[in-house]
Amino acid sequence: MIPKSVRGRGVKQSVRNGSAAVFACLLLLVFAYPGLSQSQAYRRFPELEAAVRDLASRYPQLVEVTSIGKSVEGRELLLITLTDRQSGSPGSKPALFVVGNLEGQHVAASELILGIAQELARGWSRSDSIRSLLRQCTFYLLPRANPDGAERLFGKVRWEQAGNVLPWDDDFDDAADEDGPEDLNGDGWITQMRVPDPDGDYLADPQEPRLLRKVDRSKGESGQYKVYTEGLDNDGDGEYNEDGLGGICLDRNFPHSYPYHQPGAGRYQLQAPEARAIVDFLLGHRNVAASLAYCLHENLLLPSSGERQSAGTAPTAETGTLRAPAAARRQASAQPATSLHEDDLPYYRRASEVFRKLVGVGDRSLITTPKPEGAYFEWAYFQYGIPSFATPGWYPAPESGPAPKSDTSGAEGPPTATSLARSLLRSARAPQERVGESLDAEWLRWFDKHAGGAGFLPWRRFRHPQLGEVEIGGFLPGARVNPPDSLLPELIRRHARFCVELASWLPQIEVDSLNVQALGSEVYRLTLRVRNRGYFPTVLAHAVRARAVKPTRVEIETQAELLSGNKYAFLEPIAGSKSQKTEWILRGKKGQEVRIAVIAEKAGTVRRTIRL
Ligand SMILES: [Ca+2]
Ligand SMILES: [Ca+2]
Ligand SMILES: [Ca+2]
Ligand SMILES: [Ca+2]
Repeated sequence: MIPKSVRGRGVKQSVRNGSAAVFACLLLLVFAYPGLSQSQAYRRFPELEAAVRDLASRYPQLVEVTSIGKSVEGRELLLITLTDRQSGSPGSKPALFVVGNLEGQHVAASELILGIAQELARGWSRSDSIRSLLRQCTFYLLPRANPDGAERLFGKVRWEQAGNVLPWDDDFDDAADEDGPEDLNGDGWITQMRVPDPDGDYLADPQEPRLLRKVDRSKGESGQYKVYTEGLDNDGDGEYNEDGLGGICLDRNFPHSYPYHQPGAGRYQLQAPEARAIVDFLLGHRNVAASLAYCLHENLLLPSSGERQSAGTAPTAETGTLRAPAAARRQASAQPATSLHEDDLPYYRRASEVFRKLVGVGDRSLITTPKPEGAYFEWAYFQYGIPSFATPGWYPAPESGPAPKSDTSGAEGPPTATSLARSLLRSARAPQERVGESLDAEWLRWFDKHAGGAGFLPWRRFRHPQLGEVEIGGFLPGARVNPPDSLLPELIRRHARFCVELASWLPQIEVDSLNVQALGSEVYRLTLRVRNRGYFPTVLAHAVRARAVKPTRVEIETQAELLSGNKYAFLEPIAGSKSQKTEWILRGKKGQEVRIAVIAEKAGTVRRTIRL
C-alpha cells in the first residue's frame, strides 16, 4: 500500500508528509551519509549558516560573512571572506575564489569549503606560513551555491536535486513540475522501481543480481525489467516522474560553451539567480586571481608529464578542458575556445602534480564527470581569464578493472532519482555502464568494501497502484558523490593544504627597485623594476587573448617635467618570479617628490615615493 499521505500527490506534499527512513537508518548506522540523522558532518542550510557565522564571530579580525545573492527559494548565498584585515582590505589583495555545491546533491563540497575556512582561521594563530599568506591574499569562499537543491538531500523524503528549483516544464506539456517522484515505500528515499516486463530494456546482472544492466538484444538477450524513478504517474500522461521539481543546473548555465536547449541548461545564460550572483560577484571583484570549484567537473587529474596529447586521443576528455593546442588550431573559428592556451599549460600541469600529491589522488576515480558545457570553471578561465580548477573533492578508486572510460557505446544505466538528474546523466554524464565492465558494479564493490554495503538499498517488493507488483531499491541518493562522513576530516585537511598552496601561487607584484640617477643639468633618470613574486603570471596568456584582464598600469605623479616615458605606462604580463623594468627621464629640482603607483588587477597595488 502507498502511504495515504503521499498517494496521488506531488513531491512537495510528500516532502512534508513522507514517512521516516527507519529501515535505511538502521542499515546505515555506521556509515553516515548526508540526509541520515546520525550524520553529524553533513549540514542542512540552517546548520551550515550557523557554522559560517560562528566562524566569523570567533575570528572577527579575519572572517566576514556576507551574502552575494539569494536562491530561488530565498536562501542566502553565503560568502566567507577570509584575510588579515590589518594588512589591507580584502579587495586590495590578490584573491582565491573557492566555490562549491553547484550541483545540489554534492553537499560534500560545502563541508570541504567550510572545513578549509576553519583550517585557515585556526592556522592563523598556529602557522607562520598561513599568517603571512593571509596578510598577502584574500580567500573568498562560497560553500553552498545551490542551497535549495542541497536541502532536497535532507528532508523527510530525500532525493538528488542537481539543479535549482526554478519551475521548469521538462516534458513540454505546458505544466511545470507536475510529476515528481514519491517515496512510495516510505523509507525516506527516492530510489528506483523495477517492474517485471519482458519488453523492458534491463535485466538483473547475472554476476551481481542487485544491479541492472541494459539488455543486449543483438546477443539474443531478452528484457526482464522496466526501470523508473520511484513514484506515480501523477498527471496520467503515461510517463513516470518525468517532470519533477525545477530547474536549472547551475553548472550548465554559465556563459561559455553554453549548451542551448539542453536539459538543465535553462532558457538563457545565467538565468539561474545563483549562477548570476556568482558572475556578478566576480565581475565586481577584479582582484580574484584564481578559482577552485568543488563540483562534478574535474580538471586536476591532468597528465603531469610534458607530453602533448595528439588530437583525437584526448585521454582527459572525461575530465575537462585540456586538449592539444593543435586541436585548438583546427577548431572552427566559430566554436568557443575549449583548449587551454599553450603558454598556460605549465600552470595547470604543476597544479595537477601538487594536487595529486597533497590530496593523495591516483589516476582513477569512480566519479564520472559530464562534458563541461556552460560550466562555471570553464567560464572562469575562458571568459574571466584566471587559472581555474575543478574537482569533485573525493576520488573513490575502483577496486578492480580498467579505468572508467568516457567514450563508450555501452548501455546507459537505469534512471536516477529526479527527471532533471536523469536527463543530465543521460545527456552529459558518462554512462553508468560500459562494455565489459560495469561502473555500477564497481560502486557496489566500493560500498561493500568501504561502507559495509551502505550506499545501496536492497530491492523490496511493493504493490504499485498503477504498475502492479514492483520492487523498490537502488543506490542511495547522494552516496555516489559524497563520501561517508567519516572520510571528511582527512579530506578537509588535504584540500586545505592544496588551497594554501594554490593561494601562495597568486601573482603578487612588488617594487624590486626604484632608483634615481642624476644625469646633470637637473635631468634625472628614474628606473623602476617591478617583480611578480607569485607563481602565476600577472595576466594569463589566454586572458591577454580574451582581453579579460587589464594590463598592469604604472602611474607617475610629479611636478617635474617628463622628458621621456609616459605618465601612464602599461607593463607586459610578468611571469612568476620575473621582473620588468620601466624608465623615465625627468627634468626637475633636486629633492622634488615623485610618486609611483603600480596597479595590477590580479596582483595587487604598490605605491612608492622617491625624491630626485
Ligand atoms: Ca511538464
Ligand atoms: Ca523510497
Ligand atoms: Ca507530464
Ligand atoms: Ca507523468
